[in-house]
Amino acid sequence: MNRTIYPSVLLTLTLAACGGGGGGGSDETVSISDSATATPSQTSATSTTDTSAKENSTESTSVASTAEIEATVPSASTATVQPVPTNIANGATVSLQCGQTYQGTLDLNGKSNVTVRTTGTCGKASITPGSTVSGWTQYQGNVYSAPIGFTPVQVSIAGKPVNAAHWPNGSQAWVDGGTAVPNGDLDGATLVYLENQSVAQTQRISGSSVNTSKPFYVEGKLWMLDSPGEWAVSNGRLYLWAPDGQSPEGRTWAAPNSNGINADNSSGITIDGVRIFSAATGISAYMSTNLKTLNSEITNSSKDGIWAYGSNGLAVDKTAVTNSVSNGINGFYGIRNAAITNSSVTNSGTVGRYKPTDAGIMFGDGADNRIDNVRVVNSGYHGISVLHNWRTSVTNSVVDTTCVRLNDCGGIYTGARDQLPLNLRIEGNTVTNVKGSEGIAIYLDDSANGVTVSGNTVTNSTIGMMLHNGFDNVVTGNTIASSAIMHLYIAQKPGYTVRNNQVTGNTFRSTNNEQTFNLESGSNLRTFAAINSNTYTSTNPGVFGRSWDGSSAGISHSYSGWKSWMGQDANSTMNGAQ
Ligand SMILES: [Ca+2]
Repeated sequence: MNRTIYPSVLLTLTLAACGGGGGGGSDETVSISDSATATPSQTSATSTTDTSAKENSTESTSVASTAEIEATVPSASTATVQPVPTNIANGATVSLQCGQTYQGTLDLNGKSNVTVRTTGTCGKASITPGSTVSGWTQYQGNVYSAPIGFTPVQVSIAGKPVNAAHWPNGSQAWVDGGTAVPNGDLDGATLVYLENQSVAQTQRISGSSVNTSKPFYVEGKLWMLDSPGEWAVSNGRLYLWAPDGQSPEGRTWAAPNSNGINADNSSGITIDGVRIFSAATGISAYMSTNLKTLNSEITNSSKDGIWAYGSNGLAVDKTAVTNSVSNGINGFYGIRNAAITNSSVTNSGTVGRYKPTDAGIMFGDGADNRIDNVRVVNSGYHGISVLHNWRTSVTNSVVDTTCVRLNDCGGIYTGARDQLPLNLRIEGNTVTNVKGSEGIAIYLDDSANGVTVSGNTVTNSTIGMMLHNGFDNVVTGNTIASSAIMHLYIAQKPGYTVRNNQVTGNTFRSTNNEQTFNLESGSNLRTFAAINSNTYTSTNPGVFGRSWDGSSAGISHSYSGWKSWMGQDANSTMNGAQ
């Protein structure tokens, strides 16, 4: 479990050029509901308990499709587009007209006490740095081209992002390191490579070859445009092969590397009832204070939905963040006093092909944050990460389908490498479908301590819960059921002492002969946790637990064998009997 945390790169905050938009006509929205339900291909779960051997696993994995969603963006054929307001004064209210699309980056950088809201009742006003693209002519076959005045980082058709042209094609995500690329026109293209099973990275190519030992693909050159759903730019023209092979006219947005709203270093900004789409980052709130996003939608961000590095007092309520290439809400690093409530974060890190991603909600390092009644669905890596978050709570939320792309990840994830007490609460959540060979529904990694995990329902995941080098944690009142391998995995590395954990009053249901506990490795396994007063049911109590002291062979325990070996669980029951 040695994943590398990579620092997110600071966003380049370039202002969008305000080009001409589409013509008049009634404003419409396009419903995106025709994409397939996510069917990620995952490495099959194995029964080994030595997961370190899989750290370097790089088996070919197919690209998962984006889950079915209901996101809306204005119709490219009928959107009424005007420039975003400029020169916003401190204390101003920016009233956007309902149903209108405002083009450019709304600049609130360093501003204070500005409210941005939609007026009228005809639907949310939209903000995008993107442009409609028109004037398409057939180039060859199903590939069309049109003039474009900027270099896009994202292109969408009917509201759905399509991929930059890439090699290789199809469902093959990666080729092996060292594989020759069949064309030397690579200068300025992007190399995407799998640094390890947990981390995808990108790098701009200079020169005419790719030199990596890692699994990789390349994207961004016209010669790579040879299959449906790909785009490329060459000599001032955008080339596009629509997924349906038809002309892109009237249904295409393209966006430059610009944000929807720049609110870095701002104070007291409120964004209420606004839709932001096709931006690099929807709302950039770097080092902001008391920024509120209410009743809003942030869709098709080519990086993050909200970037809140170093922010204090971020509030996100009744807001939907959908289709972020990297992360939905990104508080890495140093987010404090945030409240994410009554909101959803969908398809983070699962848009198009593999890209760097951390989590639907990424709070890496921070304090006094609150996540309550949130739905996080279909994440490429973690669902919710509250790594190194002190006095933080994750409550009453649903995390469904994570670890879709990368591995060694969690539905809800935390850790404390500095071993300081987290005072973190994970309570009343439902976590399900955390798959992959090392998908862990509730994952207390790297010396997590001072965590209360209570009243959660965990189902249909590879591993229900894991404590890695953890101590002083309370696991109580949870239901963990139908895990692929085991329900609770407590792991200790040399040099650490797992201790003083409490596992009481939980319900563990094994429905396919899976183990309940796995403890490894050391001579102190019996003092990893106080385990008692749990309700166990199992289709095979003969494989209840497993222990490994790190030197002799691992031992599989039946329920009765476990109780006598462990000297615990005196008040627990198995299939109704003690
Ligand atoms: Ca291709």
